[in-house]
Amino acid sequence: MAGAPACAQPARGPAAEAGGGVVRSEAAAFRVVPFAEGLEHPWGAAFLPDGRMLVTERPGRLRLVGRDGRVSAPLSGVPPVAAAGQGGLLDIQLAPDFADTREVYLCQAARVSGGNLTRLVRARLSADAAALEAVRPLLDATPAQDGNGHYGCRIAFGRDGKLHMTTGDRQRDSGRAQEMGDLAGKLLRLERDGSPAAGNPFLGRAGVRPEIYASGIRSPQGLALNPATGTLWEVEMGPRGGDEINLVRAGANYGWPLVGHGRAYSGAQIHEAASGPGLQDPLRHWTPSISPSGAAFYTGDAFPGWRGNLFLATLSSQGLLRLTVEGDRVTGEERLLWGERRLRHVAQGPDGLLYLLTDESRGRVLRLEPAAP
Ligand SMILES: [Ca+2]
Repeated sequence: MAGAPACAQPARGPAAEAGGGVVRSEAAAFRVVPFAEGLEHPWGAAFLPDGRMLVTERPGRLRLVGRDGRVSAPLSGVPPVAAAGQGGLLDIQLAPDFADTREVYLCQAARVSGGNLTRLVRARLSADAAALEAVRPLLDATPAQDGNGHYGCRIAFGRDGKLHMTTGDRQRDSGRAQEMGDLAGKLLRLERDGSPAAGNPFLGRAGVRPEIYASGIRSPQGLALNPATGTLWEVEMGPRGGDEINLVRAGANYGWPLVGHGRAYSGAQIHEAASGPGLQDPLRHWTPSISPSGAAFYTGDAFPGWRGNLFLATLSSQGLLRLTVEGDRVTGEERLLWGERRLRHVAQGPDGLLYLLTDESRGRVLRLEPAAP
């Protein structure tokens, strides 16, 4: 775990399946309670103001999970997706003014002429929450290419009201992350209609896509707003090692594939150096890989000891990483539920509880609830 101070022994949930065991974290005691089931590779989650939860399933379905954990039939109106490999229906976020507009944003893998790409879509949730209406593709992260890897993508609204979206390098040609006329391997900042956001760092620059806010990104499946500072934090998987958290800055280049801490899956060296001039170092990185996916800062009341912490769902490490944060620095980490199951995403509910999406063909939503220590 390069770049990380000594961390505590992993805390395990001995009876998470039964929901009975108390897990003692350094800063809280909790139970892992099965909340919802029957979801195929759930990927993204967004809570409605009334506490119900929209959950995407990677094969291309969207469902509503009630406050009692009951899972709805698939919503109608979901656009077709390229569901293969890592592709499918991915993240979902509500518009900041959802209560008035009922607008939701989704990202997905799409098949177009010339191959596949990451697509941003806007839609309106019907009054009965059973359908998407007025579905409109807003942006295709062109160019398309063959293959089903590294689509990204996560969506987050900044305090500035702009939509931020991550795209992956699409895996076959990692150099795309450095190509500035190419939307792969980037952090994009957009207006609500998908156009380049006012104030973007490369507006008017010849040969550079105006949607680009930052570049040099590999496989980003986490994006979260730091409530203490208003900054966005981007989380990405490295190759063999070199997973990263990055502080999002206008115009930054995060280095992939020029620099990094990982190696090729074969073990071969990829980079001559871990960092370089003009390239932004990560806030923290992990070798060997933990495969961080979804990310969420905790701001609730249910776990006072966790307030301000950043949680990462991890795939290959099959657990939940809790990072302590001061301002825009990471000060420590604790590994929770380590080695138990692949987790695609973590989200905080309006009830202040944490919800985990398991990456399984018979996937579930698990809920962390406080327990007496
Ligand atoms: Ca990097």
